[in-house]
Amino acid sequence: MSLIVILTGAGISAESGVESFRDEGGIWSRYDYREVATPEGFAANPTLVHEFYNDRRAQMQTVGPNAAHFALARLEQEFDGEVLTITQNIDDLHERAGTKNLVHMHGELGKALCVRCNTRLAWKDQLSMFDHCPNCGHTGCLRPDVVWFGESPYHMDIIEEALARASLYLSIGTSGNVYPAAMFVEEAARSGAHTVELNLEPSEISHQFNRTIKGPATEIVPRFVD
Ligand code: BJW
Repeated sequence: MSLIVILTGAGISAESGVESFRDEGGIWSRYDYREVATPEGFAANPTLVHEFYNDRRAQMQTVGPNAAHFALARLEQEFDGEVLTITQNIDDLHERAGTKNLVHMHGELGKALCVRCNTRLAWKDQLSMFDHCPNCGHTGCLRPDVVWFGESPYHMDIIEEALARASLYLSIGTSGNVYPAAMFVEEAARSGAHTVELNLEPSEISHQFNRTIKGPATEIVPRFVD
């Protein structure tokens, strides 16, 4: 059975009103990633990190999936084969559009992780150092369930297995700056997959794709799926 593997990044959610990281005016132009997206930053100033993710969690409730998310959900439903969507995004817009076979390699904004007992909890509200883990009962041990720099991305076993047998690999709305996601195109190509990048502008790794399609995700993704 043929398999389509799709990698998505912040660019697919941009037209929903979710900020990307490295575009002009993006998140990393206002925050130092070392302070808010590393384990060391969290240890140094947990309040700042909680505020950073609380704001983004609150914003998530004000936005919805766009035409690109819906097109990928439709592709999964209608394709006569298997589709795996790997997202680097911590928003839940793919799920809300209807995608089922999905992995969040950089975690989820809607979950908290207890660093004492390793329990994952659905978390829709503000998170703070004063919350207690409902599983182990300790206080001050919950963190956003996201993957920071220097930590291991999630679901790498599922991802590696899929890349090894992909026949088509699509990369949508990602700058190709962050590893290991930036290496997936090489791995898919090595397995014989046709590789296509769909992005607003050429990325760091555009030259590695068989084909690149330039434009806003809400236009080029539905057109590609059709
Ligand atoms: C549009 C659009 C529209 C805009 N339509 N397009 C090898 C070499 C060098 C360094 C490393 C290496 N291996 C590991 C590292 C270190 C590090 C790393 O990559 N550093 C780089 C900065 C060099 N990587 C790690 O530490 C990772 N861990 C790791 O590698 O562990 C080892 C390991 C590997 C394999 C197995 C086991 C262990 C962890 C990385 C964690 C990243 N975390 C973040 C933040 C957490 C979540 C959050 O707060 O949201 O994840 S960083 C941030 O970047 C976030 C994103 O998911 C990630 C990627 O960003 P993305 O999605 O590409 O966004 P942008 O803004 O960069 O790009 C948007 C794109 O969209 C642009 O191109 C626009 O043009 C486009 N666009 N509007 C279409 N409308």
